[in-house]
Amino acid sequence: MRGRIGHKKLAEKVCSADEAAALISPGDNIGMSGFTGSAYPKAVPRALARRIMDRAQNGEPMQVGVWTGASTAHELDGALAEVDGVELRLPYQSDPVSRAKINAGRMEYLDIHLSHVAQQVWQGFFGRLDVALIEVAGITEEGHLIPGTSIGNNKTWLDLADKVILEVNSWQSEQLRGMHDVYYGTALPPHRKPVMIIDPGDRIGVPHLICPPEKVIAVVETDAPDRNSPFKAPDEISQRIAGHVIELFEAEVAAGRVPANLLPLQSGVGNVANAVLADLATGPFEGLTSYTEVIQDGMLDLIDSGKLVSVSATALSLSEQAVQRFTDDAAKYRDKVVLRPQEISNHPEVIRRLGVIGMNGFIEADIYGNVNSTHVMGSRIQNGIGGSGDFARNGYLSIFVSPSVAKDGAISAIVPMASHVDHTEHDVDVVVTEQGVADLRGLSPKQRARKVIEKCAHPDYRPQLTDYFERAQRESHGGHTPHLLGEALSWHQRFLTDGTMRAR
Ligand code: 0RQ
Repeated sequence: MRGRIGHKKLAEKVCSADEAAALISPGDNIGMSGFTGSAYPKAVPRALARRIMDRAQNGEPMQVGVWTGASTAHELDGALAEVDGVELRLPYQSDPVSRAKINAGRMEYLDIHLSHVAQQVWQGFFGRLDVALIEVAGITEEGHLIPGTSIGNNKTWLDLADKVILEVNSWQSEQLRGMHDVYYGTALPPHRKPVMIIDPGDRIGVPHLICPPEKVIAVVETDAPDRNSPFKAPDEISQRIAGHVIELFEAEVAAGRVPANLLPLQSGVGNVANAVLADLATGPFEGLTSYTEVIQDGMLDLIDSGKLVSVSATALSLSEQAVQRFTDDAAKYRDKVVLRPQEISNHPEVIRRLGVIGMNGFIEADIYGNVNSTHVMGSRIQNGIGGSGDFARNGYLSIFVSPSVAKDGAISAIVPMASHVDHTEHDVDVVVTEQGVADLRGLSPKQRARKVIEKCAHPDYRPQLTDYFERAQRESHGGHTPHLLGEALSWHQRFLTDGTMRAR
């Protein structure tokens, strides 16, 4: 027994991060823990980066494949990207150094729906998984692994990897124990069975991860915090967007399409999402539930307000203050929060059946309702699709939110044609900006275009969009979804050459 390591044989495997990193071979694919800055390994990736740098100086370059749950933090993504140590990265990331390397063409990046990662790895599309590198909060006497603030793809990595390296982080609260629900019933077709989650709070698995101790080649002890990004109070634009979303919910209830306590909510990360959650905390809805990926500060506020009765996710992504609140009142939150593997938190079948209301940010939307969540000017990756597609495609109501302009008004978020499409017009129900709500359900393409321009475009760009749409209706070779092909992406080109999308 050693600190958080209750299993005798595993306690004997404790070593330094450098010793553990030395067990990784050039070209290995490594499945790492970590989801939106939570429970990612904090010591071994940095030791590996140092090793990669030393080898490069000796003329022995080394790269590895890095597979995670979602985004991590500088200690992992940044450190490895800085030394050009990543050959291929998957799935979601948001690290500035990785983003720069990907956009410079120096790192391959595979952006996959978060619910698809596990099955595609099982199906072997990315080759063999050599090492699992997983942060845990502790190891029990029986050798069960107690997850930390996220689960992500850890179950899959532990099941598939030949070798396992564990980081046992004593910063992770022991109070997390019992909050997780790891489902061991997944399989590939034709052996797949229904995932029996009827209510977001249902538990269908075990509260720990299972790993045969003989697979563990090293255990590293750490004591370091998660990324814990500070919480920004919602700005005016976010508050206006949130206000529109709440009005939309009220209209859905009034129309009898959703019950008074709404349907389970999914919310993306960031300022707007937090603003919506803050409004819900003071709003008229009671008995709310959430089936989502990430629990942000706003969700804790909702629990505290008594309005949120249960929430299912795969990660807690909290500010420093919220972590403290969470730890101080863990028993209360444990009662309401379930953390699951991401193939379950984002499971299409469950999302469809529960009728989840999905709310996600977008980079640009076109007048017909196609949404780009990932690419700036068609080619530069921003973050990745994350779980937005899992929820948009499968939920009951798919809402996309964004300010109507970016870069001080030089870019319109509403464009004639999206320069990249992650969510097609068929999966986008409602577009919301601070200008208003475009409810696109039941509308034909031309009806949608009129609504998006009128309700969502910034007034500075509305005449330009109206002009495009009117000319397209007159001159396009087809009348169903009118476009002027030579002009459809000219707004993006104008930004790249003139620094603005505004017409000359
Ligand atoms: O750039 O950082 O240089 O200032 O994009 O934009 O307005 O701060 O908004 O942080 O909510 O991110 C879509 C990227 C929005 C996010 C996206 C620039 C803008 C800024 C960020 P700077 P904001 P947000 C749950 C669900 C996909 C994954 C997802 C995202 C930066 O919501 O990654 O939904 N979504 N996951 O200036 C050029 C435009 C722009 C633009 C914004 N039209 N053109 N730049 N920006 N619009 C989480 C997970 O799945 C894990």
